[in-house]
Amino acid sequence: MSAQEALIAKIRAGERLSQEEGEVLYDLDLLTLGELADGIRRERYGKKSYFNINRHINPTNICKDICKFCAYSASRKNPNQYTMSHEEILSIAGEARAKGAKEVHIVSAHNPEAGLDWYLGAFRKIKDAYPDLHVKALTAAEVNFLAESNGLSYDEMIDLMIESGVDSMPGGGAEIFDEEVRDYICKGKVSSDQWLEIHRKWHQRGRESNATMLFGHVEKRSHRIDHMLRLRTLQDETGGFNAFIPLVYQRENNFLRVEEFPTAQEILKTYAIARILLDNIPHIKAYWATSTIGLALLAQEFGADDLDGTIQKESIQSAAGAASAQGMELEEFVALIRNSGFIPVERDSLYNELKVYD
Ligand code: V47
Repeated sequence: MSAQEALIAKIRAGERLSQEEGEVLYDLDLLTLGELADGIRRERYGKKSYFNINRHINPTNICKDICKFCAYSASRKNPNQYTMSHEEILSIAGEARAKGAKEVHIVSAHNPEAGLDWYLGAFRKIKDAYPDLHVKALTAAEVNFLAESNGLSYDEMIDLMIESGVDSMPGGGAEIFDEEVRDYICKGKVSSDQWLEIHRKWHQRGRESNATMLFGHVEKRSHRIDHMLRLRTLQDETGGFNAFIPLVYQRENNFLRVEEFPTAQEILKTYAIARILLDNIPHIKAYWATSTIGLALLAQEFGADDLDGTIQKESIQSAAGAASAQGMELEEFVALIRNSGFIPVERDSLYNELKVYD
């Protein structure tokens, strides 16, 4: 039996893979990898593909940090600064709810002028006005920024988040955990250990969150595997992650110089490898805003079981070139999933099934 055959047998037997084995997975041909990942996905979810009706709100783009990959933050490349008022945020949430949204996904920049009450007060106002709207808000990078700038511990910040009505945390700010790459692409932001510690503490309160990975820039395959395995280790401890979301790097209007961009094949392999390695994170999300909708639909056959949602509006990835600025109409989204041979299932933010479009 060759080394590759032994690895395939190990995957079919449901055994856990190491860092070295994870790296070797990239050497398997795409269709073999796809078949292995699809086998795991089908066993868990059959042909169901999950999505939610959500609205992304990005309330300020003023940021004290300078992440090289970011085109959203107000800077030399994006001189149009803005900070929304609570009334504006509330009105967007109300409009989204009227259009069927069950979740508002609120991610901001790290604005040193805005103050803690501006960040947290918006969640409270949304929750008071629309108690049934799920508030998914504050990445671990924002939590770290707010804790540091207000002299609060992570526990104190989490108390305030819960009091303010935050229901779950999005997975942003994880980027790539490898410290050297992280230093190069987003020096000064939340460290990898801090990111993991914030999610650990959030999970210990019985709360759920997601985890992202920004890939396809200057990182190596080994860094992606290391990133996934650090998440797998924390998930063994807490079980609080719902979804893993590989974000494909968008290249426009930013300061990161990249020599070689990933091919569609490399992106699909990464989804498949995530499904195989992350045996304890239930959902692998192909976030169509960064992968393109075409590749996200294909990713359903390479391990992904979730396509995020209708989004309605999005400012972070679209600033860097993604075609997600206006989101997608529900009917179109459902038709695309159905026509690709899968069963669209509308879920809530914690993956309870709300409607099966069979
Ligand atoms: O962490 C910034 C990323 C993230 C670029 O939890 C970029 O369901 C690609 O948190 N190319 C924030 N990505 C977005 C986020 C998120 C998105 C979708 C779903 C969920 C979830 C969370 O946006 C940041 C950063 O990695 N980002 N710039 C770029 N040029």
